[in-house]
Amino acid sequence: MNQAWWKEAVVYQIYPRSFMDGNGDGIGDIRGIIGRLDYLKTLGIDVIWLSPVYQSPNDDNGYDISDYQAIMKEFGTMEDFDEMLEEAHKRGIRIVMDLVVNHTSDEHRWFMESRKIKENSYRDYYIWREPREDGSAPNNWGACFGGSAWAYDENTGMYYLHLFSKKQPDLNWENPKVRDEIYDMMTWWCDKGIDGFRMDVISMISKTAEMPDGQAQEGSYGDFGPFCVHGPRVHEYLQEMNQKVLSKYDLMTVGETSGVTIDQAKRYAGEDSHELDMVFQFEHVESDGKFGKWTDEKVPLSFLKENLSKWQNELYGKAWNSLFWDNHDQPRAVSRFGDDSVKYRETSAKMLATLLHMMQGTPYIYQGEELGMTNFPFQSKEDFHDIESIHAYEDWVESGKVSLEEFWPCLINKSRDNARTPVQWDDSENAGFTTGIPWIRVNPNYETINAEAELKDENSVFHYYRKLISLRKKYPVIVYGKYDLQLEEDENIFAYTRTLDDEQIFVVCNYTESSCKVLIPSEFANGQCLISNYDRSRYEGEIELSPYEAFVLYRK
Ligand code: TEU
Ligand code: CA
Repeated sequence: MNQAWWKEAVVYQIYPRSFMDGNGDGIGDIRGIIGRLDYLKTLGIDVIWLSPVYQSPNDDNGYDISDYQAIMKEFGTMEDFDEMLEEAHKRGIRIVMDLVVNHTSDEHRWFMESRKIKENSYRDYYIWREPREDGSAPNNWGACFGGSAWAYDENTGMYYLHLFSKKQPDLNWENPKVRDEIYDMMTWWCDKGIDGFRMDVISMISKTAEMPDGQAQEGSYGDFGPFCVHGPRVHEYLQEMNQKVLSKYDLMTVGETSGVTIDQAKRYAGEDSHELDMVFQFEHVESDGKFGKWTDEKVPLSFLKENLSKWQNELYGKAWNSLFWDNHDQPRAVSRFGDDSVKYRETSAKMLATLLHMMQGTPYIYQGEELGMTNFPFQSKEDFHDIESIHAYEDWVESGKVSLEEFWPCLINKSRDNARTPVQWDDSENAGFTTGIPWIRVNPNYETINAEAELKDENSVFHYYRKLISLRKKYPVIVYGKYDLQLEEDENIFAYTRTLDDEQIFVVCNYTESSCKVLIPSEFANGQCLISNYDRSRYEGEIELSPYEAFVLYRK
C-alpha cells in the first residue's frame, strides 16, 4: 500500500461558530482559534478541518456561501485567516478548508445575477426549470431540510433547484464556466498555502438531465437520490478537478459522500483513481429510524461490527477509510454510542475512542469529543437554532403527523445542535467560550466537563485521546496493518487485530455496561499493553472485563 502523510495524520474538526470567541460578541471566530492552537498542539493532532469561514448570510451556519474569497465578518478578516494559517503551520498543523460547491447562497453574486432575467449570462450557473402545467414545481422532489426541492422565482416565472434550503440554490455543474470558476477559486486558496479540502456533499454535484418524480410515500415529497447522488458525471468532474487543481499541490482531500457504497468509494478514493484521497461513509451513523433520521434507538453492536468491518476489509489496499463517530451534523459520540451518565461517561468515551482510533483510516476528532462532551438537555422548541431541527419540528409535529411526545425524544437525540453548543474550556461563566452572550447555549455540565480540568487530570478523556494519537505516530501497524475482526458472535465485545509484517495489536472493547469474559489469545499473553481505560496488571488467560473496558495489546 502507498504511504502518504494524510494516511498517518489525525484530523481535528473545528466548527468555528462554537469553538472559541476571541472578541466577546458571543460568536466563535478566527482570533479565538489562533488562541487555542497550542491546545491543539498539546493534543497532538496534525490537521484541522475548518468548517466554512467564508462570507455567508448564515441560513445554514456558513454552508450557504455568498463569497468564496471573503471571510465571514463575524469570524474576522482575511488578515486574521492568514495569521491563523501561518501560526498553525508554525506548529506543524495543516489546515483543510471546507469546500461547499454543490450550492451557493442565494445571496451570492452569481445567483443574484442568475435570477434577474432569463438572458443573463449567469442564468445557466444554476438549475432552472419551467413549472408544470398547473403551475406547480417541476417534480415532486423534497429538499434535505424539508419542503419542496424547488423554489418558485417570480422574476422569471421559473423554479430553481435547491436540494438543501431555499437559500442554497444548487449550482449547475453541467456548465463548464461554473466548473472553471470553482477551479480558479480553489487554486486561489491553494496558492495561499492551505493544505486541502473537505468537500461538502460532493457526491451530489452531478444531476441527471431528465428529472422525473422520485419515489414518495403517500402525502410526502419524492426522493431525489437516484437522480442526484453519485450522478452520471460526478467522477468525470472530480477527475477534471483533480487534474486542473488538486494534482498540482500536496493536499489532503476528503469527500462527504452520504449514501456511498463500497464500489463507489473505490471510484472516489481508489489508490489510483485520481479523484479524492478518501471519503466519509455514513452507514454507521445514518441507519434510518422511526421518522427518517429521527430516532431515539441505540445503534446495535452487531450492526456496528458488521458495518465497520465491511469498510475495513473491503477498502484494504484499494482505497482509504476515514474514521469518525461524530461531526457538526451528528449528536455527541458518547451520548449516542456510549453512556453519558456520570458513572460511565469517561470510561465509555475512552472505549469508543479506542475502538475507532485503532482501526485503519484517518481518524477525525470533532471539537469537544476529546473532552467527552455530551448532548444538550433541550427543553423546548425555542432551544433549537439549527434549520434542520426547526424544520423537522414543523414538518413532523406542527403538521400533526406525530405527537410531540413521540417525536421529542427522537429530535433531542439526533439534533445537529447537540454538536454545536460551545466548546467547554473551563468552569468560568459560559465555559470560557465567550465573555459575551453565547449565540447558542452552553451545556450546563461545563462546570465538571471542561478542558482546563481535563488538562490537569492525567486520567482524563483528553489525555487518553492524546495518548491514542501518539501511539498512531509510534506504531506503523496502527496505520498500515491489516484488520481482522475477532469474536464475531460476541454480543458485548468488539475485538479485532491489526497485523503488519511481524507486528500485531489486539484491540478489545467492551461495548456494554455488562461485565463479560474474554480469553486473551496465548500469543498475546506476554504482550505489552499500549493503552487501557482501567488499571489491570495482567492480560492473560480468561479475564473478566469491566463495563466499557477497553485495551490494546501489542506483540512483535
Ligand atoms: O451535509 C450534508 C448532508 O447530507 C446533511 O444533510 C446531513 O445528512 C444532515 O446534516 C444530517 O442530519 C453537509 C454539511 O455537513 C451540513 O452541515 C450542511 O447543512 C449541508 O451539507 C448543506 O451544505
Ligand atoms: Ca466573536
